[in-house]
Amino acid sequence: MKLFYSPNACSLGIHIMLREIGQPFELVRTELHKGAQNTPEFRAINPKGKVPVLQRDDGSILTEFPAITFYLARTNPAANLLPADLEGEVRALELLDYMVATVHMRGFTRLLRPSIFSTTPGDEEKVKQAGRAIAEEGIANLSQRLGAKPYLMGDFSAVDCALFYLTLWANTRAEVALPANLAAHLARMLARPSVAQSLAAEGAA
Ligand SMILES: N[C@@H](CCC(=O)N[C@@H](CS)C(=O)NCC(=O)O)C(=O)O
Repeated sequence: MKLFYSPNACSLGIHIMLREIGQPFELVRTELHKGAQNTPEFRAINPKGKVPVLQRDDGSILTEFPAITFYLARTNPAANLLPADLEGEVRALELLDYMVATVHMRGFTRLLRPSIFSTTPGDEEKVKQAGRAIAEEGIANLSQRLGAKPYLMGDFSAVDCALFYLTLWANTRAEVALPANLAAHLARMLARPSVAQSLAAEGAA
């Protein structure tokens, strides 16, 4: 399998899952800040111009964080990336969608890349404020969901990989304060070999 990623992007979550699975995979660096997602070569792979992209061994392409997660979890059951019972699985998918589609895409993306959403020159500060409100509300909701547990579903699972990239952005890029339990989750994730290896391989901090 091949993962198209950009350092520090949400693709980091999928990268960590691949290392947790422990099967060989290839990394393809796609630097978003250099516009690599807009080249004809990349658009031929993913016309949506986004990472993560997973190219499977038969050459087929899979996109969208929750779909890639579901595929990896189902094809590698021994890695326990998603709960095995229906209720656990559906709760994990609920969390994944919230983290990626709301907290990340509506919140952090506005906060970190306001130019994508600004329609009038000079309104970037307003866009950032709107993003900050959504990101902060998301962080508060996720803190409540985590509670006193070490990981979102109790044991480590794929949803922690999504929470990890959000808390990393909050801490290192967005100046969004983390409640104590999310700061502890971030530290717990950073201590996992799969996370340390992924950060080192991406050259990401
Ligand atoms: N809905 C997508 C979101 C992916 C996404 O927004 N990726 C960002 C990086 S974190 C991206 O590739 N952005 C490219 C761009 O905005 O030009 C998913 O679930 O995978």
